[in-house]
Amino acid sequence: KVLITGGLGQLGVGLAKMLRKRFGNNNVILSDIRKPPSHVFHSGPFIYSDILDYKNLREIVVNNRITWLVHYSALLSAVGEANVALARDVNITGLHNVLDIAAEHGLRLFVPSTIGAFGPTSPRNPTPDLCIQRPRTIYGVSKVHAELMGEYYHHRYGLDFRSLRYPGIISADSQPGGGTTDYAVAIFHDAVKTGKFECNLKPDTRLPMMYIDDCLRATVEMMEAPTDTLSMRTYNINAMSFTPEELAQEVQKQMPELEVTYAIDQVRQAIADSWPMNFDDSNARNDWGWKHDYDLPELVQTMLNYIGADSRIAQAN
Ligand code: VAH
Repeated sequence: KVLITGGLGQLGVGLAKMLRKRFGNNNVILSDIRKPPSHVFHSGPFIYSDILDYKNLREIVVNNRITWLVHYSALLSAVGEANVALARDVNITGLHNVLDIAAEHGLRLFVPSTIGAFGPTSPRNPTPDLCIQRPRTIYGVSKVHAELMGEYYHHRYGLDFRSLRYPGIISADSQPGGGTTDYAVAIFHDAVKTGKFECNLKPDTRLPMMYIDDCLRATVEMMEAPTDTLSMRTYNINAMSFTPEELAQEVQKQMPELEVTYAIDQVRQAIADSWPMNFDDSNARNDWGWKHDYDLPELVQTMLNYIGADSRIAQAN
């Protein structure tokens, strides 16, 4: 049985859908500290849980005979910079709670890491799995800590800890939650709604990005990979890298009338400038057969189809 913490963020509902198809509806429990929208509530088991409440989390794990824990609770890049104390509590103390419960109850534990776990002194083009990691956000620092602690608990206590460094994730039916790569989701909604998009990063800011379906499939494939195929506990996964300019040009192939302007957000620009430009995921491809499906043209086509269709339905009603 799987418990997903932070389940109401950008990735949890999609992951639950995928895992419920594989393991059955009642074997995947979504949890978060927010009230789920009714369609989520009726799609399968949901439990309120705060990862800072150790006792409650342990009760949920024992009472529901949880065997896998996917730990999505975290404050991401720009959001974390706006509330460092809370980000430290959720991303670090929350992680410690989850590590202890997973080790105590022999759970398989997946904790996502991120392109944000690298910093300005890391090689950026490309960024390999193993290199200097001196990130400049509390998000990045907490995710490097998660990687190190997960690896330590694996070697010291035998915890089956697994982690993937996600690029910026693009999704149509869920909102991103960190701020730095979120422009690449907003452009689609604004293009369909108003035909205008104001980008908060410079046109030449190159960042690794991935469509949500590739991200969720990578997560399930890596969770299911036989443990002896894993030469590392944390892997980069990659699909594409693009700049706002390249993304806008690809969208304008479908929507030539889209007007793009730039109003740079200094905080997000500084974060983006400290992150990898291209991600080297050759270890994931060699060890457990990772390969992405969506490149930039497919991403744009899929997003516009989904959002465009949605807005046509909305207008029709
Ligand atoms: C953010 N979308 O911008 C998230 C993600 C790697 C990017 O963490 O913080």
